[in-house]
Amino acid sequence: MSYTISTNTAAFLALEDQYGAHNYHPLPVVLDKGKGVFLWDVDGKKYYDFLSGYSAVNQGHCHPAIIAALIDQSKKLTLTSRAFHNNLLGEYEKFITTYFGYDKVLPMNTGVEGGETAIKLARRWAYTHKGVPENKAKIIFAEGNFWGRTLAAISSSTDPSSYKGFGPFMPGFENVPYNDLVALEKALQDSHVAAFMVEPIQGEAGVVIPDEGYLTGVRDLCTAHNVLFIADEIQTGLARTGKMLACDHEQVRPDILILGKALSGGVLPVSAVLADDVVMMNIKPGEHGSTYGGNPLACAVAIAALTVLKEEKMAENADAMGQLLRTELAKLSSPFITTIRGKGLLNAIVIKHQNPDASWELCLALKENGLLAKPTHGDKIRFAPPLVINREQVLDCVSIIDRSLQMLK
Ligand code: PXG
Repeated sequence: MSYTISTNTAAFLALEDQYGAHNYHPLPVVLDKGKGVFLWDVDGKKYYDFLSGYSAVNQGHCHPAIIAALIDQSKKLTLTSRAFHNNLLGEYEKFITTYFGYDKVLPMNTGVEGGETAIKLARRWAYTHKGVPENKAKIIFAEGNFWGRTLAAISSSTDPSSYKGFGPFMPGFENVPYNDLVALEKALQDSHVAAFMVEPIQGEAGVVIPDEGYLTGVRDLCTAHNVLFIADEIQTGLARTGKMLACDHEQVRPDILILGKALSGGVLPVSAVLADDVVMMNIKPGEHGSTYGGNPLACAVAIAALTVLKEEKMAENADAMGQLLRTELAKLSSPFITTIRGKGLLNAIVIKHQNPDASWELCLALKENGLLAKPTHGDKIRFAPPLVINREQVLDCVSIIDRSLQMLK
């Protein structure tokens, strides 16, 4: 498919190409403004955002209440480090632990740091509470997992594009197939297992939804074998799947809950690890932390981001608009869409076409028609707009998708 790039856009692309590492392959669109479900490029063209910063912008771009909290707090105090107290940390800690029902929170910044923190907590718990011999703790993951780009995160990865050429890897990590309780039960027999860390829906793997009952099974098996259940809700959490947490669909409570991305509504890197005292209180002063973790700007922004999720009933809207989106997409009956799957507004379609680049081509066509989405793993395209999208906008987007599919030859 041919598409146009303005000289203005081309100049931005050339700058990045020359001076930035080539560790991404973005769509050729340069954005300079966002509001709610919309983005605008440097030529003034308006798009629906169907990626939401990989689910960081659940509340919509530049949500006024979150931006107000950011501006207000940024004029008073932004960072103290944890060498001193700040007046917002305790308030935020009380707010988020009450919101999710845990004894304690450990604030971090990026999602991957949240994952690292959860694993450190689990290892420490295994040594102090489970009697695992020092340096023998194991963490079990699910094949297809994605929790970031650090050496620990890629050590659990089964995707060669994540780990290949970056070894040696972290010991003490093992994988079992996703959505396989029999394999998990077998792995948990090992008395050195500290935790099973899993995404309730696998995001990067292409929005892979486990069978109903999987999370309940995980909870039961972890309890039975005295293993911590770590839920990575960095992408699935915070109303994205139609409930505040994806674990809420089966009413299961993980022992360690990791949040990130939309915890700031796309404004700052803010992540959090929640757990009860039996897990959290094993880490003592000086044993873990981060310069920016728990900074007052992040605290103010996260309180606002969580508040608007509930006030504006974004989980309920994600549920209703997700159902509408999937129903309307199913009506398109394109020969190139083999699967439409999702929960709430975390959705993906799978494209089948003789052209291996068809998903990329479709995303270029969508861009031309005013909708931004990105392929993942070649044949999958995620449809995950901000949760403030309304009915009329969903229908408009489906007609854009329809028109774009017809451009696929
Ligand atoms: N857990 C899950 C389930 C994720 O999807 C992370 C952890 C890591 O979060 P941070 O904030 O450290 O990226 C993610 C991240 C990318 C990329 O460019 C990352 C994600 C999705 C798409 C692209 O590395 N998710």
